[in-house]
Amino acid sequence: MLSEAEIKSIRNHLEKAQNPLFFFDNDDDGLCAFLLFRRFIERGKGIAIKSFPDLNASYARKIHELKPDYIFILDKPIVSEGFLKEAQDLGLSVVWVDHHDVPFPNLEQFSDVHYFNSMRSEKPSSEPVTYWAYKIAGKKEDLWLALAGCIGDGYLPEFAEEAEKKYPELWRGVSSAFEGLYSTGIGKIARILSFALKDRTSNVVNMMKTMFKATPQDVLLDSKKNLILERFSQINLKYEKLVEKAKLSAGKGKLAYFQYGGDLSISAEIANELSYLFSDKIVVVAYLSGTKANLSLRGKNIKEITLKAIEGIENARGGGHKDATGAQMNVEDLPRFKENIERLIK
Ligand SMILES: [Mn+2]
Repeated sequence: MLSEAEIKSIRNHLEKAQNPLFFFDNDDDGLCAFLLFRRFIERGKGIAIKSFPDLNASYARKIHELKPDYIFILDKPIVSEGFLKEAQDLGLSVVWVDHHDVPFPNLEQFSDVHYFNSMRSEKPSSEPVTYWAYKIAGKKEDLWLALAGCIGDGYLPEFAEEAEKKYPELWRGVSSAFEGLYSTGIGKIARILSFALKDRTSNVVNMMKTMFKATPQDVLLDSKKNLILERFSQINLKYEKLVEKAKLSAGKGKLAYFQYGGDLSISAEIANELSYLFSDKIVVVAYLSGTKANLSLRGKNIKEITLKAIEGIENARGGGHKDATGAQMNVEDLPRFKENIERLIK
């Protein structure tokens, strides 16, 4: 876990930054961490990172374009050296907050990059970055947003209990993050935000602007003016069809494997719901796009299984958390990968 000193240090950086640029992982945890910081200092811009697994050098373009005085990187395990060099050449401080179980990055040549990782602190723990952002910003009125980001990342924080009293119509006592995600109002907010990130860039920018000030009621209000919810309903129709198909293909064995194509890259969300429905199974969801496959995997010790299963497969990459990972490979290697998984979990 991050120490009090680390929390204070990040808060100091935020307070010093006059025009910060936040790069965040393209999911609930990344987005909500950014929003909590943005709502705390009321300045700065945010950009969702879509490159995997690293924040690659192409994003340095954004630094030139937006001319920030500070850079924050949230929920990203790897940042390319090229990106950090650009920031350093422009004299910018970089604050990098992560919670992935990765080796300490080599930052020797970068004197102004400040790295914080709850998995690499004195008492290692893997709370989402949103969790820490809530502790750092300390705004009690943003509890709902912090909770949405945490359960979207599969983590049920201790402050969920407070939400029961504060938002009785949006939250209740649940026994897991996923139960909260699929059966409460705050869970719906988490699902709405994660779908909103799938939208085209101009809509994502508008969504973020709305979220700088929004209340939970604003997000959930059923009205034609609520573009975030409108868009959610459209994507959700396609999503629910995919989940129905995925459920049918889950079968009796230990592995629930589902692959699909099309225009909706939503494998992480499908994998989450399958792992909620089939909690004793290993879940693999592959999204096929051209010759590439993007995979989301869930299950006990899935990190170990993922890393073993990609061994020897050329150009395959994978990583993430103990029980939730992502991977990328060529479509033609999927059958072999699936075989490897089956062998490993037998
Ligand atoms: Mn993330």
